[in-house]
Amino acid sequence: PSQAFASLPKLAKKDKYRVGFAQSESNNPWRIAQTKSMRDEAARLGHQLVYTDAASSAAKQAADVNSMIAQRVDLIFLTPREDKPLVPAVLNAKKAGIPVILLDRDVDHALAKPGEDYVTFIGSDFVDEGRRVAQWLVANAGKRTTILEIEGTTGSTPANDRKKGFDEFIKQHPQFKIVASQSGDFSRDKGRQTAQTLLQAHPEADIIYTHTDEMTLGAIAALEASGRKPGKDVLFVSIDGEKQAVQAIVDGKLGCSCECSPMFGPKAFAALSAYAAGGTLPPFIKNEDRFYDASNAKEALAWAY
Ligand code: GYE
Repeated sequence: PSQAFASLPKLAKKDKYRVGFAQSESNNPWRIAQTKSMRDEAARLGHQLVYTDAASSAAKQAADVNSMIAQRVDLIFLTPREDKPLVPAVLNAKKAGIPVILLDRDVDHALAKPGEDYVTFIGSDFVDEGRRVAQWLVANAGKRTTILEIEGTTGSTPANDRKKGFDEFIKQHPQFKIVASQSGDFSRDKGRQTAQTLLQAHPEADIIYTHTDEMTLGAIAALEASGRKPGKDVLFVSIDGEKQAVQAIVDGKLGCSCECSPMFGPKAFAALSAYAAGGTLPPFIKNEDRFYDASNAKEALAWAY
């Protein structure tokens, strides 16, 4: 039987599809904006969206995908919370003849490959995001040199790659030192708790890099609770470009944020159509990210999510 499933499942050409969207969680503005973008585009095109929310559990997300397979949806959009636990579900869909398109986070390519096991990955270049933040930091840190890093969800591709891009660039500038790096699970409250712990252990730290704005907003709150001033005593640098973070740039509390756009709907459904039309999609469809600092944050408030 493996012979029959050797290549990617095809997608029949139809006017209206029943499409699964397996979301990882909904506890932050980024996820809410992404879900809205997917729902809006599905509605605009008249497709039916079978939506699930894994509530921050990779195990639930795998079960959600398996239930979409049982319901025989036409195609599954999946945002794999972590890069290994969702692989069996991706392979189950392939076996069942249902194409999968990964959105915003990828899976481990040692275990499943775009163009072979799933159609494509649509998302940002996370290594580049981390590198761009490090570049901005090296140019704008002034006399500050001592960095705390707060990472995203352990075992997720954005956490791995944002760390890689940032750390590698910083290593080329030996005046800087990353004195601690710990996960805040991409969440505001865990970002706050992690920052509180790390600031106590490293009172000399004067820079905080986090892998997302939600964690940055938590870390800013932790610093303020200790009576110190964000933007003065500690320089914050971040990723995502969510509205509250852009406002924090305007307020002088946050130095920069590399955008990571959550607006996937149009691209996701364009990829579906191209695939149904028989096209071979590239293994990686890249989202372009803007970059915000004090020079452009005010105008970005108009479109930030
Ligand atoms: O940066 C973050 C979200 O996977 C790219 O996940 C996404 C990230 C995004 O929780 O805000």
